[in-house]
Amino acid sequence: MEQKRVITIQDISCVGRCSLTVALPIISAAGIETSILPTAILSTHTGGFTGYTFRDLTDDIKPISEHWKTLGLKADALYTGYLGSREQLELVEQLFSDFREKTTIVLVDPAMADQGQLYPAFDLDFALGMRDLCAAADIVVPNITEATFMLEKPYPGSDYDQTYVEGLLRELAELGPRQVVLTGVSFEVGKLGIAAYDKKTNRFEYYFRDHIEGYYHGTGDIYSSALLGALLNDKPLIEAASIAVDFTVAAIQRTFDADTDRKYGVDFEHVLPLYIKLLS
Ligand code: PXL
Repeated sequence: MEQKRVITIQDISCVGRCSLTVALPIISAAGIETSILPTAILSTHTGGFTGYTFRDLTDDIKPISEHWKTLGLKADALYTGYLGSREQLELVEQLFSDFREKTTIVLVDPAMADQGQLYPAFDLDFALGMRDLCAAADIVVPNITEATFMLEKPYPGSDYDQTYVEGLLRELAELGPRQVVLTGVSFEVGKLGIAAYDKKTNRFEYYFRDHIEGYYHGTGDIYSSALLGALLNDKPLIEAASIAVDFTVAAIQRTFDADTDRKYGVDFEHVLPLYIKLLS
């Protein structure tokens, strides 16, 4: 069988385990060739570090994709995470139409906000641009904060129920994507997980694990990368979404036990064997 290829488009945060430094090893561990398009190089990510460097690579996006077109490069999935500007969102949307074929999975993780707040680099205008990019995707993976920014709703904190969550999922799917996985969902103190929706089957599915206290940086990127790796291994949506939860939770658990500085991200490296086992 021919090996599958992902093209993932995100920044390189050199230190702090997020974006490309987690997407590459995780998708590779899933047996998928991982081609990258770095959108910026930062000395660290922007969450919790100060004084980081930022080299914008926006001007390289088009020449890189033009070169790939001359190669006739094909991809089974196009995957975006953290993107730096509205201009990048537009360039990436163009790249989607250049490389998308009938069976290509376009996955957009609108990595831009958490816990009711946009990350430091972003504003409302960017959030609406991200909504347009999500509209062009097959599957989107927002957390509740990102979903509410894109749908221009107030952030509900922990004050929501199943009807509210299913409304968010439906509205996100109405933007365009067939499948939505909403992360950071909790209906019960002590339990945290995901809600998944497939527009074609009109089914909502859930998966929860015990909540590990604390905020762990980069786990959204780990989750989306693991989800995509599982989907490309032909796992159905809820199975892929659950494998990605189990893998992410295992990484968080190790980091919680080690009590390391959380801005450096979570120890997913030691649980890659678990991920590979869950995929088999
Ligand atoms: O998705 C997390 C992430 C990725 N890349 C950069 C970030 C963050 C979160 O803050 O700052 C540069």
